[in-house]
Amino acid sequence: MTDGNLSLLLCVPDDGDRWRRLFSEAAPDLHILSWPALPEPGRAFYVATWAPPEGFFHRLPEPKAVFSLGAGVDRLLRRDDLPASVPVIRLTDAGMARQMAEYALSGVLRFQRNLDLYEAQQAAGLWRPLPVRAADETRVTVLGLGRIGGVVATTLSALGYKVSGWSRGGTDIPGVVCRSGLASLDALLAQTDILINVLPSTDETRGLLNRDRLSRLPAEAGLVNAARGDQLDCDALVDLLDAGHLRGAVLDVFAEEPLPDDSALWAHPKVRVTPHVAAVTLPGPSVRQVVRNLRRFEANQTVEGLVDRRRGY
Ligand code: OXD
Repeated sequence: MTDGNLSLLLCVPDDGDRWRRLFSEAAPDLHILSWPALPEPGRAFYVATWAPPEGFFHRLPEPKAVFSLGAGVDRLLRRDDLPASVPVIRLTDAGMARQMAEYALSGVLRFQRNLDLYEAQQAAGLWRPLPVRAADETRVTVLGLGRIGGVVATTLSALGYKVSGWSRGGTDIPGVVCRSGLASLDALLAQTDILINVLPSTDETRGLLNRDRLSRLPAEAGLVNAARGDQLDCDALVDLLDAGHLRGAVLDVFAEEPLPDDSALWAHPKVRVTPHVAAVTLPGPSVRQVVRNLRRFEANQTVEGLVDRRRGY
């Protein structure tokens, strides 16, 4: 508990009243404010936010820390109004890892169980059973093995898929062949039937899935992108789909969101589009994680999800 002099300023695009109620219930000792209200001058405060308006931080005194109500902090870190001295703390799971595993599984099943091909056959009125590929003959690679990617990889591995994982720093996950470093990526892509991207967007991962790397996937490979649109070259993807090299793509994220009306992806027969919903922020678990972290921060204890700005996540 704090001494009652601490404020938390909330700035969220939707459901402001609900967030405010949940924070007030979880931390009755905090003075919860909703933007555009401002903390009293001289009063210490934190910010909890998702997609704050442009110039938001310029209009505030410096907060003790900013809690991102999402796992990805790429947009927050790219802003020019957030002073570099302010600690940023992101959500590390808060119910998102499981959602991401479900989304990834839906993409894996689409390609492994030929649901994409049966959709096309149904449209053509065609009754034609196709050979089944077993889970243990299906090579799935998960890019990103943090709190979310780790759950995606272990969930798929527990279902019998042949799972490899790739991360920047390297990690060990039982049942998953783990690789790290750019030098290992090309070889891994060449042995991937279904590629799942859940990497954070950083200087190192932006543009990672370029034409060259996508071409290294074997013929008939499928792609699931649930991370960020700026990591994938969509023109190259469409070329490789049209050339029959890649089998299909399930895309949840795009360089420009909402996906523009004139994007070729909307109507592409080998692409499925969802509106950035693979893993949404769940208010209940997120509030609990923010409040736990805020208390730890106040007590000078380690907080989960403290962002290293140089790494970008
Ligand atoms: C997130 C997202 O970063 O929803 O949490 O994209």
